[in-house]
Amino acid sequence: MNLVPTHGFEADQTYQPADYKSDIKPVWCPGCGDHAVLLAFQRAMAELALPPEKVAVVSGIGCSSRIPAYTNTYGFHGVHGRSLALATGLKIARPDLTVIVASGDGDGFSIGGNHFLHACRRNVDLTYIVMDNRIYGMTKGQPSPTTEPDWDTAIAPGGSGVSPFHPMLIALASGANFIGRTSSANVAHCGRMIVEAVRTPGFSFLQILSPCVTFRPDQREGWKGIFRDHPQPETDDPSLAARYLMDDDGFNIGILYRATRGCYAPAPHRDLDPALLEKEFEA
Ligand SMILES: Cc1ncc(C[n+]2csc(CCOP(=O)(O)OP(=O)(O)O)c2C)c(N)n1
Ligand code: SF4
Ligand SMILES: [Mg+2]
Repeated sequence: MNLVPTHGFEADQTYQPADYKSDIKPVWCPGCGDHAVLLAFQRAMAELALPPEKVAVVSGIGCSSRIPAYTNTYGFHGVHGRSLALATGLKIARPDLTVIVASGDGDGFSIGGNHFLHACRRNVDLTYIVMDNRIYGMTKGQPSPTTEPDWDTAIAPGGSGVSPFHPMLIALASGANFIGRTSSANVAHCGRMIVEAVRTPGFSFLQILSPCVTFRPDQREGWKGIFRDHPQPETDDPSLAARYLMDDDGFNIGILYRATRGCYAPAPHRDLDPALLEKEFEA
């Protein structure tokens, strides 16, 4: 078991946020929180001085999952809900890469919910950022696993009536090594949290509250000035973190929990001959 990051930080070069920017212009709606998350991500990569060719951004499907196209690193825009499965395979095959997984609350907590549990449990050295707007944005506003039960919309009149799930509590119960929350409203904080998440070995889960201004116009005003630091300082005690999370209203930001559980990092099959594998598929 490995207790140090499985990727290097021995920077011999400095980078600017623009070095991580692709030449594709984001198609997100003006005012969408994801623009700020992208900026925070680029700043975080520059601060970590990670060569772009040593970073891979893997995503599923959704507005938030468009991020790999906008970054000048390796990227994989996968299928809905399967980003963690793809990223786990990639990290195990290429431990030298820093693998960042980008998702949305629908992609990551609904169809990808099962993968979330087991990625936390396996504790592979991945950073999982979930842009949570409490809605399925790309498919025009259906309630997601984090939508408030009384959020009244034409698609769910009177609200869904279903209790939202608590991603941080689930990450804690499932064994994630790093658990934090930030907001796209504070780019500096968001960037700092991404840096900390990447630096922490093992599976890091970062919930990023990022408004959907189109299908959740209530978040434009409702989320203004609502974020404050966790009253609980960072801890490595899971029972303390769990007790705290039971009363958390969802708007406290910062690092809540950081543990030192060894991450899953099997020795790569360096001697595997791709030609032999290919033969196996032909048979
Ligand atoms: C297997 C599969 N089921 C459903 C869809 C339709 N679909 C595309 S994006 C999406 C929801 C995305 O919501 P979220 O992950 O919260 O991302 P957001 O757009 O809000 O950023 C759904 C249900 C799909 N593309 N593939
Ligand atoms: S629909 Fe919502 S989540 Fe998607 S780009 Fe527009 S504001 Fe962002
Ligand atoms: Mg969403």
